[in-house]
Amino acid sequence: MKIFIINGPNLNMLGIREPDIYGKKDLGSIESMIKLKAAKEDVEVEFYQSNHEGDLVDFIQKAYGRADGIIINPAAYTHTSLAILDALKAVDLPTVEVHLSDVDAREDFRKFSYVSLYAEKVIKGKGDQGYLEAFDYLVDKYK
Ligand code: CA2
Repeated sequence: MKIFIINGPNLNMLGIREPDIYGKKDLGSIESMIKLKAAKEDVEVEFYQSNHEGDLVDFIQKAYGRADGIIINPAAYTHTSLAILDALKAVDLPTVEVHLSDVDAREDFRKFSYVSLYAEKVIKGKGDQGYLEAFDYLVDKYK
């Protein structure tokens, strides 16, 4: 089994600022934590982060025929990107949307998600553990 784990804009800044909202771990530490779990469960993982919408679309398209599931935190593009929604629909793989913070408890503009219109599961407000929960969900579904 292979899972693509995709992170959107500014998540490369994790651990540097706003730890009260997004936690203290940087993205590299989150990736290491997932890699450890993936190795134990014999699952392949491929990570990607970009600050650019088109690059995220290109990477989602690469999942077609190569991945069995997608975990995505589209960051701010969650709330704006029809292009990311369309790319996810196009590759048509089991997809879990993850948000570190509880977007429903923040500003109104964070309450709407294009990606939630497709994702089969949405995990919000569980910090980095949300990625592990998403991983477990996809692995259980695949087995
Ligand atoms: O809670 C999440 O995971 C978000 O996807 C994070 C996005 C935000 O736009 C979404 O509404 C919710 C923002 C990521 C920005 O990451 C930063 C990391 C460190 C310092 C500042 C921003």
